[in-house]
Amino acid sequence: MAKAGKRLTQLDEWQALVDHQSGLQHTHMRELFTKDPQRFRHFFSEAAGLSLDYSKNLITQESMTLLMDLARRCRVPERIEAMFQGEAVNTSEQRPALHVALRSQSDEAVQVDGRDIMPEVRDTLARMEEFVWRVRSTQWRGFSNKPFTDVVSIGIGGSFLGPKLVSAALKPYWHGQINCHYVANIDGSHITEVLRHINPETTLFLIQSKSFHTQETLENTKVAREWFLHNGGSEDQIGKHFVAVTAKPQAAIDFGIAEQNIFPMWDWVGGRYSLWSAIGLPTALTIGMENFRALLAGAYAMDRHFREAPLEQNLPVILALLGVWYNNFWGADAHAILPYDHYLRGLPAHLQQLDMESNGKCVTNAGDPVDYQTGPIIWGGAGANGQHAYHQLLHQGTCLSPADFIIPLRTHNPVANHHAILFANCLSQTQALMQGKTEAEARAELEAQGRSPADVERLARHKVIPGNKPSNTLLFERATPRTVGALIALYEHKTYVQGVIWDVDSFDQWGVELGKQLGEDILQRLLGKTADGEVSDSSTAGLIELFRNRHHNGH
Ligand code: G6Q
Repeated sequence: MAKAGKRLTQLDEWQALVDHQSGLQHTHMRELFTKDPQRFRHFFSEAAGLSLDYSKNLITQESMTLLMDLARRCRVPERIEAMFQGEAVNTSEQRPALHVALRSQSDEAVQVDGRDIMPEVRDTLARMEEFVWRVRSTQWRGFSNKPFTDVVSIGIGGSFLGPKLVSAALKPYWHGQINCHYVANIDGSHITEVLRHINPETTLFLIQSKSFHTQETLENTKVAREWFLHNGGSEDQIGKHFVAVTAKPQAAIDFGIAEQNIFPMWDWVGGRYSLWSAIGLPTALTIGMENFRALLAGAYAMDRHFREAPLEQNLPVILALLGVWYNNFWGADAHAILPYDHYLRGLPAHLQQLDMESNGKCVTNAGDPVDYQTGPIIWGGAGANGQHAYHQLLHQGTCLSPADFIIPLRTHNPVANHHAILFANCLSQTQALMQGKTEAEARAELEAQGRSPADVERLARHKVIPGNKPSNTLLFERATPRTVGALIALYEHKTYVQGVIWDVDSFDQWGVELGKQLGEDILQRLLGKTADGEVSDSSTAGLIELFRNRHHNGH
């Protein structure tokens, strides 16, 4: 946003970071740890049940000071407040992004277009509560009067990844009688595999679509409805088995969903920020409303911290600035999310959407091309599995991908020494990434193993690990509704702060919209229907032809 007319890369604060990076680039983190025995304490912060050790980063106190200067120059504190105040932080669509209102526990009014939205938010939560209670207490039953055993959520993108993550993350809190399934993809195998294992008499479908216009979701819903009607259900029983969450209730009614079965969504909630709304219903049905409210409370604790804590102790701000530091000053274009927690294995997929859809932008809020890198590629997976696979690239590869290691102090499932072993793996990875192994150490190790001088000579350089690879370690007591809520909110706010620094609109997604538009024309051609004009490129035309030939041949 307004930086007195100067481009971001021209700011004194940016240039100071360029200079600082060139002074630091030959310093090894080993030295930094040796110089400052209190380094862990100096780069450690806690909030909302989460602890962040960011000492294993390529930073000094000065780096953090300069990064904070940049944040202030980019008016991060003011922009944080603007988001909470309901200003149109989604600039291209000219609307607010008020996911924070969905989890607010305060009496403060939140105005959108001169109207307080909090009564609607509370009413919707109360409706969710009643619905969840009726299903879980078996008052709301299927057409043959049997209680529900399965909930199938049909939705994609933001109407899928967040709830799916939370459902899996909170598996220890699942109500024993209700199983939760997600259908997202338009690949028919997805819905086929889900329907194969469930009974229409005891299945509740939740149709999750903010726009109620998404092809994948609507087509999968049609299949679910047909399956229901062909397996014992009837039209007048659809009302017992199909519920929708949408910001376009009329479209859902036109589609055949009973009006009283529709939960609202709002324009001021982005899809990837919507798990806190009624889009969270599949989660609430499986973990219960009390736990769902605890999830909101955890997120709210992080919201308060984000809004109130000084930048220097502000977890989302620290993570955001470290990301900017590597992305823009060290040439990193990837960032790894490595949860050492089986229940959080879906976190990389959710954060991939959250971060890449929010900050994968190449023009500023004013529409000018950026001359610096914006959002990195987010990738990752569960530890310790990744150590036996892609961590190789982290240790010895040529591209720089800082990593967040995320681990609970205690497990839900104490099995033998598993948790201590898991924890040891996590810590030893961050330590190895930081320290590396010098050639002298590699040689000494080989010699100690009794290898011949020729072997030592041949192998030593292959065994060198450069080290100096940055990582954060995020810890929490256990994956509870509160900590999971705080963790997801932490990353939402990190993403926003980076968007503020890069001056991009973190809440639009025109690239995703493009995919929705283009598919329609090609579909018409695949189905042999008339479409306007010629396909403009020979690759797409050739591939359409291949598909058509196959289908004409009856395959
Ligand atoms: C999220 C995106 C996108 C969206 C899906 C589903 O921020 O906009 O992933 O959530 O395309 O959209 P509907 O909820 O409208 O079906």
